[in-house]
Amino acid sequence: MDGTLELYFSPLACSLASRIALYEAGANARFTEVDPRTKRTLAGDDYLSIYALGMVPLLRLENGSLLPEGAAILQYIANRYPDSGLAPRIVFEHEVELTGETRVVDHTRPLHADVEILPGG
Ligand SMILES: N[C@@H](CCC(=O)N[C@@H](CS)C(=O)NCC(=O)O)C(=O)O
Repeated sequence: MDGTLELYFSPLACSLASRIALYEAGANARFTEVDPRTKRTLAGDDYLSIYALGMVPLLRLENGSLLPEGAAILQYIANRYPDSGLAPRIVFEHEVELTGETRVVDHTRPLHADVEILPGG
C-alpha cells in the first residue's frame, strides 16, 4: 500500500473502461496486467489470492481495500476526481440555495415540464 490506486486489468477485457477512466481523470495509478488464462499477474503473482473470483477489473484503493465491479469502479473514479467531468455533478437543492439561485429545481415534476417550445419549433 503506497497511496496510489492500482488497477488489475487484462488487455481488451471490460477492464478497459476503468483504464480509460483513470487515464482521463489523470489519476495517480498503477496498472497491473492479469493473464486471464493463468490467473497470474505479469510479475507472476497469484491473482486468485488477491481476488478469489479472478475477474477484472479490480481496483485497489489508496487505503489498500479492494473494489471490484466495473460499474462501481467507474463511479468511484468519477467521484474521486470530480474535476475530470467524467460524470455530471449532482446539484442538490440546498446547494442551489447557497449559491443564491432563486429557482429551485422541483424533482417531483416531469423533466419536460420546463421545456419551452421555441417559436417556429
Ligand atoms: N460483473 C463484473 C464482470 C467482470 C468480468 O466478467 N470480467 C471478465 C473480463 S471482461 C473476466 O475477468 N473474466 C475472467 C473470468 O471470468 O475468469 C464487472 O462488471 O466488472
